[in-house]
Amino acid sequence: MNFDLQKRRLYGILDMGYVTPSETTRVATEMLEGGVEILQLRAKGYEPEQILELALPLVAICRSFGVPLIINDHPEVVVKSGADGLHIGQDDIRVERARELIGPGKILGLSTHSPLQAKVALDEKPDYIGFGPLFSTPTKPEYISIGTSRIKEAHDLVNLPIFCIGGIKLENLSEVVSAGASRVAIVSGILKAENIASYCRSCLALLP
Ligand code: TZP
Ligand code: MG
Repeated sequence: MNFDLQKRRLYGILDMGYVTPSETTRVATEMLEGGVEILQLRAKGYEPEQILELALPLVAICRSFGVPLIINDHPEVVVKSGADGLHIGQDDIRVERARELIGPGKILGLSTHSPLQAKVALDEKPDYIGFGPLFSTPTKPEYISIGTSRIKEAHDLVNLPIFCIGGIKLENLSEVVSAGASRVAIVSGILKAENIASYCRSCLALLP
């Protein structure tokens, strides 16, 4: 399937630190019903076989919504599950190697943690980058937050879809947008919401 990332503004990350395996399909469905435009399965500490098991039903659900499913960290799970893409970080395999492993026609995303890393990432030609953490976040506690002041700089340097990430919630989303963001990725804000679908809808309403 061919997905136009340019049109996608809200990236929801289904992080298994917040959800039990038995909840994943329900939570994913609520995120998609709320309008999440990209979905990532992030399962730190899970074995690849377990991630594959979680991914398989999500592939079908995402397909029914026309939303790409991205797998964090595991190219082999992308291939075996038929997911739409892979997300890697600065300490993972490089973009070029990742593309070889997942094959053509897949989406490849790369995390960046500064405007300089974002600029360097351009040479590697990912399909999109993550930029953050903007704010301190329990989801990624070991990273120093960038703040919102460098969002514009990153956008000026990088002509790729940029998903700002890290501590973004409904309450600070307007501030993030005012600082120059047009796309965001959210984990705990969505997953801890009382009503996941309506939380996603409220986020979308604040995105340009
Ligand atoms: N990469 C940079 S910050 C982050 C990742 C995966 C975690 C974002 O999680 P949250 O809960 O939306 O702050
Ligand atoms: Mg990684």
